[in-house]
Amino acid sequence: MTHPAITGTGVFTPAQSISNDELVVAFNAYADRFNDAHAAEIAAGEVEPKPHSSADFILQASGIEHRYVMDKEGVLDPDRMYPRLDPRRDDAPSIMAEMGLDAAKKALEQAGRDGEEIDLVICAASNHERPYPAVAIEIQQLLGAGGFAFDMNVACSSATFGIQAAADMIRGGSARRALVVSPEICSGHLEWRDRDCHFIFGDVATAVVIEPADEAKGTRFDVVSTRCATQYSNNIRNNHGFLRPVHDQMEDRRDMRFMQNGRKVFKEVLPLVSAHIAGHLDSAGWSADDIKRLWLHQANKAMNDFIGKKVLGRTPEDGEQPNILQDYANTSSAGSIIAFSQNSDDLAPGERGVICSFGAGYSVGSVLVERA
Ligand code: CO8
Repeated sequence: MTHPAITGTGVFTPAQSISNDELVVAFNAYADRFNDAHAAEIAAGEVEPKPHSSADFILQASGIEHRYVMDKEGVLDPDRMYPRLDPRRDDAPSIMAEMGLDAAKKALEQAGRDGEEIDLVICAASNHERPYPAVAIEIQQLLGAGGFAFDMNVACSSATFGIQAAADMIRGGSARRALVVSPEICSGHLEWRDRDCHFIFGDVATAVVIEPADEAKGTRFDVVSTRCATQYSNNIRNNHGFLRPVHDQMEDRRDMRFMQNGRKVFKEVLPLVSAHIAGHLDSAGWSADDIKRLWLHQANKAMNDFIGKKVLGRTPEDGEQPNILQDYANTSSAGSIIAFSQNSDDLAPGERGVICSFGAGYSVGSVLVERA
């Protein structure tokens, strides 16, 4: 049987970033304007005033210090509070395809491959720029790749679910060499006017090359095993969809963007993920002592500290469970891949690790890898 391996990864990082201080100044200006505009209703108890946000709270509650975005100006404009991204002509590539292409080229370069050698492109992300034609097919065309391409969405777990799909297709013979691309424009789907979540997300794109281990040209991580699981929860939700116009409710409704019950997510996802990783290690015959590194989904530092401790049975040592969320914030499906891409070069042959993402659905995906 063909054994799949990860032979390249790439990260596209947007040019603009926003610090917590900058974000809070913009939010507080927006809140002041809102409160002034609704002073009478607030005094009458009909409208809730908007309290100020705090950079100290954000750092302490999440570990996030900065986030990269595709457009800073629109996000920080108190009269707008959304990125401003130009619509694309029908004959121009989508923004997501361009971000994904940059990450894909870096991943291909690391693998020593050309675009024409790819015969499967999966665009695995939380949101897609349009229903069709697929972003993945645009990337396939821009790279000169063959075979087939498709978009898929499992929210924050999209990349690991995509890696499982690609690895299974390579094992089964329906694809030879795959790219799993995760462009995330979270800024377009975040409610920047909501103090509870305005600090959570950032934009980025990642790409992973997966091919038969015995064809790898350079260093590789063998994909030893993958496992995906879902369990229904409406605690992370987004009600926007193609049926929105037929509801005759086109106003700016809060539930048309990312919503979550953060406390519940925190409490419920921790045991789910810890048990998932433990069960996956167990069925592969690996023990916690075999794990050199955990590349976790990047949502919250305290959450990752807890999962690392639970999985390893002790507090992770420096570098064993690298976080990138302080610089990137939560980049949805891309987070664990950025952590892997930036913190895996130093593993020696035979050393093992787990890439694990988790999020809305709920969903959790883990990939056991071994440096060859
Ligand atoms: N500034 C100051 N105070 C604040 C702020 C703020 N910005 N926000 C909240 N507070 C206040 C609250 O009002 C509350 O006050 P009080 O105690 O008086 O009621 C207090 O601070 C505590 O609030 P919380 O309980 O909400 O704070 P937490 O400590 O729970 O921290 C977190 C909030 C950081 C959100 C935390 O709950 C968390 O990280 N939860 C898990 C989140 C998570 O992992 N989510 C994953 C979802 S992502 C996903 O699956 C992909 C979705 C697709 C991406 C779409 C792109 C947009």
